Amino acid sequence: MAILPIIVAPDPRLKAACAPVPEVDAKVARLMDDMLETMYAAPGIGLAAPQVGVHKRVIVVDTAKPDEAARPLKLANPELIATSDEVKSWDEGCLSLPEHYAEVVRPARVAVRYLDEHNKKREIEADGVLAVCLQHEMDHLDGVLFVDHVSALKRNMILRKLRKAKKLGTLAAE
Ligand code: GNR
Ligand code: NI
Repeated sequence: MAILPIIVAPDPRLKAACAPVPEVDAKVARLMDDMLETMYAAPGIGLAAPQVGVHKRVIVVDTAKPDEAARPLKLANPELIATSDEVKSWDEGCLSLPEHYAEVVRPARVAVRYLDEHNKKREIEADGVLAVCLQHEMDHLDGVLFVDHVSALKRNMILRKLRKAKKLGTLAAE
């Protein structure tokens, strides 16, 4: 396995749409494992392929708490098949927007259809932080970041700070 560099915004690679994988073959399964290793090392609770520069519809998630056993989920071609009318606001962060957080409103519960690491068709229902994380990761596949769900004022403030930090080389990850 390998730890891959995570792309920090603003970067056009985070705004590009991702293509579905025709099937989960050994190469895609290997990408999923590298992404999980990268996510755990960060540390984070989710990661989408475009964050490591791969424009494929692949995400990984593990919302187990540090004192719980790992619960890795590997998803290819995830699709939202149902969302609750009830919404919930969550203070979101993103490994591609390091050290910035904002409240984002999303459906409280979701159902997602996907292909697992064995190319098997599966469905999952989620609420709480898992529902938040799945929606956040699926957004990445369409070039959408959590800052795209907040006011332009807040979004531009965060992106301006990141642009400046990149220029000065003061990002923790670099
Ligand atoms: O590690 C992460 N934490 C997080 C917290 C609240 C809402 C969403 C997330 S996802 C984020 C990792 C990440 O950037 N995934 O794309
Ligand atoms: Ni993110």
